[in-house]
Amino acid sequence: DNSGKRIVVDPVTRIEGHMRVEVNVDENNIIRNAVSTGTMWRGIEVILKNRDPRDAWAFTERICGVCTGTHALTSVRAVENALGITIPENANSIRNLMQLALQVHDHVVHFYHLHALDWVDVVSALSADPKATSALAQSISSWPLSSPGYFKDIQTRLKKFVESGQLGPFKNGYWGNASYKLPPEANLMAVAHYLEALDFQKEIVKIHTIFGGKNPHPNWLVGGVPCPINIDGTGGVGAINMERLNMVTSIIDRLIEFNDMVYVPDVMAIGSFYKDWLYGGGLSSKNVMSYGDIPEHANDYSEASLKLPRGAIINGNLAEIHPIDHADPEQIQEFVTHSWYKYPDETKGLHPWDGVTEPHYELGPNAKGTKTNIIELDESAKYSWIKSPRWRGNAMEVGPLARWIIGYAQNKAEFKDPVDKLLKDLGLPVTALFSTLGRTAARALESQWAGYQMRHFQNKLIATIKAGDSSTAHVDKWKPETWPKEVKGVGFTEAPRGALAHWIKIKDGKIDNYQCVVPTTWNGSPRDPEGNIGAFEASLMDTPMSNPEQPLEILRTLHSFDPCLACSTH
Ligand code: NFC
Repeated sequence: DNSGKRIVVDPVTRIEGHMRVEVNVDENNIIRNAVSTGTMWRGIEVILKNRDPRDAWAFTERICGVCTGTHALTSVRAVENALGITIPENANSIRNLMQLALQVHDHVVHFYHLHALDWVDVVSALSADPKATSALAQSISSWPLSSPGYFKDIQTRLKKFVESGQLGPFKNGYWGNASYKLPPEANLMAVAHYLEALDFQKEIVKIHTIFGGKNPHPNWLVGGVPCPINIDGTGGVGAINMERLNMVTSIIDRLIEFNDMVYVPDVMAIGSFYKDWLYGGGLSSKNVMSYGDIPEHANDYSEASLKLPRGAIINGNLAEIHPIDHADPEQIQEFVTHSWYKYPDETKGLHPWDGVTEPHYELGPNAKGTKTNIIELDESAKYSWIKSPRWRGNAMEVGPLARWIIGYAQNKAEFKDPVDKLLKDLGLPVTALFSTLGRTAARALESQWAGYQMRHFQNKLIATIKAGDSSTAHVDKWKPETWPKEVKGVGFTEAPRGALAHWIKIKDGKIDNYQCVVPTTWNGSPRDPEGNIGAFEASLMDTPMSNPEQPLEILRTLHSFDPCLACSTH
């Protein structure tokens, strides 16, 4: 229903990339129509044509600097799948360590720096009593930074910011909005952890610099990983030695501690004040999908080997988990009816192996403004640089909540037990999971899970090396002369924001077609020819806004997906 007042948020901030959302609210300020759009295009799929498939990872990795490395991993898997290239066990462990480090880094940064201020009123922290803050902090965790003096110092720092009129990262919040529910002490504790997380996140990415040379955009390799292992000290510069492995172990220990003692308790504490605000699920989280990732065994991408769950759930029916086949043209298709691209026949979708990326920018007849200064979009026409992927015709939500719902539905204890505990502690039914808060909680549990998985793969890596196997790459099929004339492949991962896959066609040793279907493409998709809205749009429906001039509720729900628009449009 787009008859009510139209509210435009552009740009949406504290996300990656360029996003705009428009909603219509009724006379009670309840959202009755939502239109979300990606406002920038990159063209990486076009740039990849005719290039060497072994270089594709370096191009696709530049789709995004936030989920850095995950496109590279997906790309090398696609090329390996096409050419039948295998990797050694150590490479599998190192790839998992890189991917899991990314997950923890992204989740911690997302919660504290991109999402927390939708729940935490920074200015209210100024009126907190540091002693009461200390008591609160000590009641939820044994994290050592919790004395009254510590919180007093944080408050003084914050006061200086405010008095100088330079709120820095805390500028432009909707401070004082009626939707904020935390007492001043909880706000002060959260601000302290915001600053601590800002310091700590740079430690996590050192794992990428050790195994991949740098961050963002660490190095990857078709056939393995590009870091030689040299434990006896005779290796070349940059090789992985015992000192570096010890550093990785120490970072893993610290991130496990941070998840257990800060991140998860904070989400629980903040969540307890917001447990009545169960908006943001709706239609969106009823259709969820996960490809699975983190293979226990090298070269085994079967469901049995993958530690993150695989499957699709339709219409909230947890009793039926549908299998996923990336090669089946009936399952995954991308539509462009409402996207700024051209297809030969726009009523039909295309499977990514046959995908086409041809930009075509035009506004609908009912849009207001001009092509370069849009006042209002026309959602009956093309309105986004994001394509509309569909699974068997359904718009799907992907991401931590999707993964945890599927793990929960599969009755896997490592997913089910923490969710049941969280729900019990908050006194909420399982249906509460299908919400904005559910997304935020699933991400915290996943960060915690990922830390322990990192410890597992780090121990496995060290044990394999100690047993005398230090191989990190297979190069037997490296030369294009050995490749078939025409071949195709698909690689998939679970990126921090959800299910990601790349489809490649190789002809005469060159890339003939390359298509990426990305987590935020799923979540942020515009309408399809059947009129099905995407997950972002669906999640906003029926949410009441306390003050439409301050779109805090819109930000809350959109942020809970951790949108990455550069990824979505690529
Ligand atoms: Ni960028 Fe990525 C996207 C992730 O949605 N996760 O696949 C990639 O970004 O954050």
